[in-house]
Amino acid sequence: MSAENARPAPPDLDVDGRRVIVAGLGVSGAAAAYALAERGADVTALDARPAGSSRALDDAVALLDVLGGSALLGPEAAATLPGAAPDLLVVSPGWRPDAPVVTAARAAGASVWGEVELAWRLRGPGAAPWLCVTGTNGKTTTVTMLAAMLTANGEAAVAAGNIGTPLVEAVLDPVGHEVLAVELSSFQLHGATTLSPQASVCLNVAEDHVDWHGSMAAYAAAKATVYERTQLACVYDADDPERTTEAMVEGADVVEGARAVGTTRGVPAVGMLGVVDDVLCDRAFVPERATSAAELASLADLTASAPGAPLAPHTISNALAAAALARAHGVTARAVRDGLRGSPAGRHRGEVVGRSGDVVWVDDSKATNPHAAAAALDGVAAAGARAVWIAGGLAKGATFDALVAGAKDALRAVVLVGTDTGALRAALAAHAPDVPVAVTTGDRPGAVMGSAVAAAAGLARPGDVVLLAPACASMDQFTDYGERGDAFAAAVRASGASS
Ligand code: UMA
Repeated sequence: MSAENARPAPPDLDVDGRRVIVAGLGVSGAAAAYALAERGADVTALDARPAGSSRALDDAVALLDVLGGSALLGPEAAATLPGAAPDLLVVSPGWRPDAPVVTAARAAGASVWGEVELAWRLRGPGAAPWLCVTGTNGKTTTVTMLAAMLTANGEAAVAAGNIGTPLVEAVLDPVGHEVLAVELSSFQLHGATTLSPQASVCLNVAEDHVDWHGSMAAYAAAKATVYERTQLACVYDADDPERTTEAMVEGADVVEGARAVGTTRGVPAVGMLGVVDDVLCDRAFVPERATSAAELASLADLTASAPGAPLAPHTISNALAAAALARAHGVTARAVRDGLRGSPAGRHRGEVVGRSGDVVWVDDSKATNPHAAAAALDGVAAAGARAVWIAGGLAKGATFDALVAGAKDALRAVVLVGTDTGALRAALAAHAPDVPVAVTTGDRPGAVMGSAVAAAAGLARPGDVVLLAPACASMDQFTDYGERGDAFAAAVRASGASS
């Protein structure tokens, strides 16, 4: 690993009046063509599919036309570079590097970028960092876990790239993201030459896409570029006896100060994440790593959404890789755990469903008993926040004294839902008499949660968490806890909170 690269200069992107060809009008090509046309470029898109072959293609051509660009369709049109040499060719990932249009553009001296490179250059000053994942297998799972950890950490995060949302679209999203969990294919890495991830991982390399790259060596070389210009941490698989990804890290030219961080399903050495006694541990991002480790999650958390399901070894490796990227970014150990528990099927278990100002809205509808609600409220207290706690429903004969007495210091206010709130009210009166209590109206799911969200919004202060953790079953007003959580999330969205 060498650090000859200074932190890359902010890329400039002045395409006004420039002649740009976009090769491919699929998902990523369309996003690229629109962005370039909106910036004043003279855009021509090429696609081998004929007009009328797909609704999406026809729509893309129509929108590009509105934006002042044009498209040339059909196999012949897409086989040659039209007109004079362009200033820039933006290539969709599915186009082979030896496609005639690409080789002709290079020969004519045009810049040739992939859509990922364009997205990187479209970022403004202070833009969201990218945490990048590549590998032959496990990319999408790892990126999904990573995005869940970032979201659990309270950040506006999005999963983008090969997973589906083009990076140009993610970067230009007016909602604004604080961090991107980026899945990159070897095709996408091939055309990305200035991308500088905050942290990066190549999960593994097995034979794949050799037809596109020309050889296994070229494929692996494209994968290795994920580490280039990495700013903080290059994550590698320390269990691989061939040391494939570790060697990639050693060969990468990174930003000064970037570290190599291994992951292992065994006991981690200093500078690694690993597993000790069924616990995922971090010995890389803790100050006292020479003598101790931070506990991140248990192996059981990896199957929390499907209890009893067998845990595949690669799932552990993927979780460790996602955790390493998240920890490099500054995600707390608790958010790593919560992300793993909630990803991808762990709905309604501490799911962040919105943010408004400095208030975070959390759906823990699965907390259908006092014990589960206590754990959720503990989580808020441990984060140093106060909770506007939405609670109540079918009490099922439970008592709430211990729950309220234990949580009272973390409570900003309580909003009661449900038809059976007597025991909860009594516990609040006995143990938290100074905590304001609001009572919701309505009996249909949408009305109940609309009323709860309006009351909570009025009671929350900046830095608070509005926590739906009812400590009760849901069937008095909802079909099940899932419908309760969904109604809450919908009401949060309707209130104008961002998702
Ligand atoms: N086309 C041509 N000539 C060519 C090749 C393609 O005209 O020689 C045209 C096609 O007719 C089509 C367009 O170019 O209209 C397709 O472009 P594309 O194949 O590059 O695909 P996109 O729709 O832009 O989607 C791409 C990724 N596709 C590929 O890498 C093949 C999507 O990954 C990705 O989600 C999307 O960008 C957003 O980033 C898909 C994929 O299969 C899921 N990826 C491979 C994988 O995971 O194994 C790498």
